[in-house]
Amino acid sequence: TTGPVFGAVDIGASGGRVMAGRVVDGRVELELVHRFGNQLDHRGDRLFWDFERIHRDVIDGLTRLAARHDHVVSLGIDTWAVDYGLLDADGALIGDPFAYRDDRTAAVIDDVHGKIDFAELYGIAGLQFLPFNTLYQLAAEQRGDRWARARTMLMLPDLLAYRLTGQRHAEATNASTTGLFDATTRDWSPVIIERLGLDGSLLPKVIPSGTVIGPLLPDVAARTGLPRTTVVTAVGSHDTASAVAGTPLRSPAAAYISSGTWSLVGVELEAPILTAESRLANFTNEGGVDGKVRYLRNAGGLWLLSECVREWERDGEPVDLGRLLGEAAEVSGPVALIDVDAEEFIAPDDMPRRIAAACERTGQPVPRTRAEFARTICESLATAYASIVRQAGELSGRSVETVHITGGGSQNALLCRLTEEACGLPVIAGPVEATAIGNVLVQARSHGALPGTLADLRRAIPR
Ligand code: LFR
Repeated sequence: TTGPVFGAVDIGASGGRVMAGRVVDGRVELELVHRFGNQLDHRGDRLFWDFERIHRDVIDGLTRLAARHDHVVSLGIDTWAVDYGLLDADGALIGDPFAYRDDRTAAVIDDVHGKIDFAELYGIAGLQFLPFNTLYQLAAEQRGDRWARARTMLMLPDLLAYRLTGQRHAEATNASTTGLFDATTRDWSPVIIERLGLDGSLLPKVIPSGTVIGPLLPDVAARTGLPRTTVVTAVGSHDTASAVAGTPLRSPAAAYISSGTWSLVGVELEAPILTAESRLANFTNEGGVDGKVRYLRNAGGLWLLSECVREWERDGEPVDLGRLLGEAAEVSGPVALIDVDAEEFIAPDDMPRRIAAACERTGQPVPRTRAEFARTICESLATAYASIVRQAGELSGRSVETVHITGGGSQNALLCRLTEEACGLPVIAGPVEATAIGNVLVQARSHGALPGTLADLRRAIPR
């Protein structure tokens, strides 16, 4: 091929991929180069990510990318948020990263809020409370055996970038999910760091998305076959930041739902909202590409369904998801609703039983068939989407007129229809690959293949 190629490495909790992105006639075109699985790694009571396996899969993907394309100018990396690796004084990773669904933080949350109460935290970081936010994970680390050796904390995309380039940075969109980041200054918060008894030298310098991090290390170039001149460019390294950048929002009246393992529901703002009202509604002010604020709330996601499917497949045949959703659409009669945000659904395993228990506890008909479970999940997600969209509008003073659904959920016709009904607003579905598109958009601009503002970039989103 000719023309610059931008490699997008996009890794989620259940799988990753490497895509080749190009700008053709002013629009991004994506080609899937490598897809790999990812899953929680249960070790005793603890949940980890197998980082060396993820790293190998990234290298495999880049090797395939190099085999297909001569002109790979740049690579961008995004993953889920909040998780990190700790490096020792030699720059070596100290053990595997914990996975955010590990419940070890339950024991330290009160302690953290004793040092700096949640209202004060919110006033600085503007982050919704989630039990796995990085600051709670670090508080748990402080009591653990690897802490004494830790010299640097790198968020997972930054850790992968470090492996590829040898450079250590903290890309801002993902740093904004740690709880240690000031939503107003867009830098680490000295106040929070001091109050938690952390050493500021643990945290690398913050860089905005769009910054060129540096060229590949010679051995990475040799191993993958990529040109020595290929650089890694910081994109919205929090997957949700890339997803929102890759959503064709046309006006401030458009809300978005990035629907995958999680559902991230909200609007894009120019400045954070740090009021008590916003805090009580548990809305987050995460950092977006170009200094935008992703004003949103996490709602449960397709994780609920994928965990059910995993359970059903454990003692049976593979589940045909398309067929299951078709049957779910046909379910008639009352449908039980669950609170998709409840902490009881964060941990893995045994999901159908936990959903059934929640229905029973709330005096609702317990789903009997798989189709009924799927219907309960989709209907409950749509209900949550509608209420968060309404709240996002109220809290931000916007009157929301359209709702975009991107990611895997945009291909779930039942979910889209139920969301449209629940919101009473038109739903625009797609792109399914919003995250990889957002990743490529930012790289393409940094390397002169696309112009201008975020609004300009969004015109390059494929229809
Ligand atoms: C989505 C996501 C969410 C974040 C959750 C945990 O993939 O990044 O934005 O809250 O995963 O990191």
